[in-house]
Amino acid sequence: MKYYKFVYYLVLGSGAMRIGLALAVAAATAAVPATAANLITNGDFEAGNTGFTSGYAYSPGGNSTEGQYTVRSNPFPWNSAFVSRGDHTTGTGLMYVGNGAPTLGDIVWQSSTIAIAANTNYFFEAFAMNVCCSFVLPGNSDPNFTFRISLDGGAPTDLATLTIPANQAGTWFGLSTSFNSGTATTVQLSLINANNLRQGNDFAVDDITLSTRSVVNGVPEPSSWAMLLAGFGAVGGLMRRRRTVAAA
Ligand SMILES: [Ca+2]
Ligand SMILES: [Ca+2]
Repeated sequence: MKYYKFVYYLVLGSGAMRIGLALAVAAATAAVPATAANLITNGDFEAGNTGFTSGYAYSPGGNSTEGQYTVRSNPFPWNSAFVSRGDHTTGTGLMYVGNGAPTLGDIVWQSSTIAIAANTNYFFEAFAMNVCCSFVLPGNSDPNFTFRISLDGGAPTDLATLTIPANQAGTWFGLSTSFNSGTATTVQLSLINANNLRQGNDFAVDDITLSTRSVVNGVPEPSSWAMLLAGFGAVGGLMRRRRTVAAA
C-alpha cells in the first residue's frame, strides 16, 4: 500500500481499520532483524589466516616475491617498501596484505561456501588499501579486484571490477557490489586480481562482508519501516494534539 494511502486510512479510516493497520505495521516491524549480520567467517581477519583460501602463497615471515600474502597488523615491514598503516576494523587489528602478481585471474581471496536465503538482495563488499609504496615510484599502478560469485556451485559470475585509487597509498577505500540470490541457497565469494602489472599492484584487504545491509554505503535495510513508523508517530501525535485541543 502506498504511503499516502496508508496515512489517508490512518487519518480518515475507521477506528477498527486503524487498529488493524497498526497491528500489521507492528508485525512487519517485528520481522525485520535489528542488525544484518556479516555471513563471512573471519571477514575482518581478526582470527588470522583462517576461514578463507587464496591462490597466493601464505608467507608470514616476510615478502620475497609477487604472489605472496600474509595476515598481519601492518603492511610494513612485511615488505619494507609498503606503507605503515593500521587495519580497517579497529586500527590495531589484523588485515590481509598481498603482493599482487601480474597474472590476471589469480584468486586473491576466496570464501568457503556460505548459506544464503533465496530471492534476497545481498551486498558483497570489502575495504581495500593500496600499500605501495612508502615512497613514490614511477610506473605505479592501481590494484584492481574483480568481485566474483558462484551461486549453488554454478559457473562464476563477475559482479564488478573495482579499482583502489592510485597515488593514495595508505588510504582505506570501501568497495561495494550487490546481487540477488534468485533461487540459490549457497554462494561462494572471490576477490580476483584484475591488474596485469607488477609494480604498485600491492594491497591490503579488510572487513570483507556479505550482508543484506551495505556497510560501505551505510544503507540500513529497515530504513523504510523506520521512516514509516516515524511518519505514523508524527500523524498520531498530530491527531492527539488536535483531539486535545477540540476537547478543551
Ligand atoms: Ca581487521
Ligand atoms: Ca606487486
